[in-house]
Amino acid sequence: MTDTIAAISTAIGEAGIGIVRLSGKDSIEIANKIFKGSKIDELKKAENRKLTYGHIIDPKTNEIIDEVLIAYMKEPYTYTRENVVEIYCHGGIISVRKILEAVLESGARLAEPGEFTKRAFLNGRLDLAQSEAVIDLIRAKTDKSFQVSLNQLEGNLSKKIREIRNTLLEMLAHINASIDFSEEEDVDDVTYMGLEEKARLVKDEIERLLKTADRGKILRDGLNTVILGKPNVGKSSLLNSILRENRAIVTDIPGTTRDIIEEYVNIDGIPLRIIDTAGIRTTDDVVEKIGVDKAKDMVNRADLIIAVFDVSSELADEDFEIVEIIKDKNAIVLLNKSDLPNKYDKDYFTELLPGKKIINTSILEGVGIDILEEEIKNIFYSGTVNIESDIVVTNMRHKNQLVKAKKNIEDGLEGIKANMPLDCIEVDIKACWENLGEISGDTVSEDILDKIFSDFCIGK
Ligand SMILES: Nc1nc2c(ncn2[C@@H]2O[C@H](COP(=O)(O)OP(=O)(O)OP(=O)(O)O)[C@@H](O)[C@H]2O)c(=O)[nH]1
Ligand SMILES: [Mg+2]
Repeated sequence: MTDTIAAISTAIGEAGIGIVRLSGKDSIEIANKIFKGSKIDELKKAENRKLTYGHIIDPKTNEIIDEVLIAYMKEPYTYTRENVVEIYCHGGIISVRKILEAVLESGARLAEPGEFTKRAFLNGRLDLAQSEAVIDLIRAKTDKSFQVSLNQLEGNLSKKIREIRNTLLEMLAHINASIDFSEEEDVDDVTYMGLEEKARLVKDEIERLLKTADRGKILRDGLNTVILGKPNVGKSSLLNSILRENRAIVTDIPGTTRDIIEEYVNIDGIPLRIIDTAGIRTTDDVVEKIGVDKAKDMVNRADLIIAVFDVSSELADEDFEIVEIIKDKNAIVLLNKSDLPNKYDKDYFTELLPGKKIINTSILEGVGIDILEEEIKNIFYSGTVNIESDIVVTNMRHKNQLVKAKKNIEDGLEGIKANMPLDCIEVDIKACWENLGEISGDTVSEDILDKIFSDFCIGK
């Protein structure tokens, strides 16, 4: 925490500008060693938070690396609450790399992934849930997921968690007072009633948050959608049609797709992570076999399966295998190639897969895709949670903590109802309080912190 860190904070590639960022006590001194201003000789003399024009000089050769603007931001009102310097140079790969090297040469250390944000957390500018929102914002794929992350960055989830923890703290205080008191006489019913009321409140609040988690996960990670079917039924045609571009190779040769193809698409604000797979069949081809295994593996991690069948040919063993695979899963069935003479009808499939949505499509002629997209929206929007206004739990880590906390408060509630000794109840309430604290980062171990921030990109 005491050394000064540096990293390239913009994406590497052709771009108008690139930014190298420094944070730490010595940021300004280090940047000053390689900066030559046209008007000022010392960066310290530049006005706080104002851009200064000049050049970055290679400390080894004394040659100009690039023409830049530089901003220094004095602690504590910065992203990390430390002295921060940002060097705005030309984009591309050379300038940012050379400037980073110069900065490292002059005494900074290369930042670890997420280290700027980690410092913001450790210095108390962001709590943990807010820090996690930063990476979600960067990765957001739709307006809605961005909105939800922004909401979390503003601290709305943290605020709710803090409220619940306060109620738990009140309970703990009450319990402690009563334990002292009860050495003289029995704990009265009023104490238990008061605790019960609060425990119910906590349980309700946790449940309300948990209800948003499934949809929240989809907003953050995308609806994991796998296209499944035997070879040549039109899976890759479907992918292309949803993406509205020729992403995957389509031919009339069965076994065209051998690997999995993954793309993101936005269907009216719903982020879809859509995966085209190798057609399911038994094959001696080594490469194709791996593809088929991969496809089956994908199915287990899917939120939604789109199972494609070719309605113009008789069902084969592979088709029945697919029917078995999707039976108990969230799946939509497409009877494709319906422009050709049909060998069976929808009713036949309704019997095979009762309760599943079955759509007749002709991907070739663009028929039925709109119904499919409508159905995907239905799946996402079914339920009662309004993601525009409610606090949404998008992060699996948060969800897991909430699940633990829910169990704790339920155990506590049981104990209260059974008039158990207060010190037994205290254990559950305390555990609930601690588990929720791991969301906001009030109670969290170094290991978990490392794990969270290592998931970030370098430079953030
Ligand atoms: N008539 C008709 N042909 C279609 C339709 N959809 C796809 N096809 C054709 O079916 C053939 C196979 O399409 P693909 O999209 O490559 O099928 P796939 O399921 O990805 O096949 P594999 O990658 O081999 O598993 C191509 O010739 C497509 O043009 C449709 O709705 N009607
Ligand atoms: Mg294919």
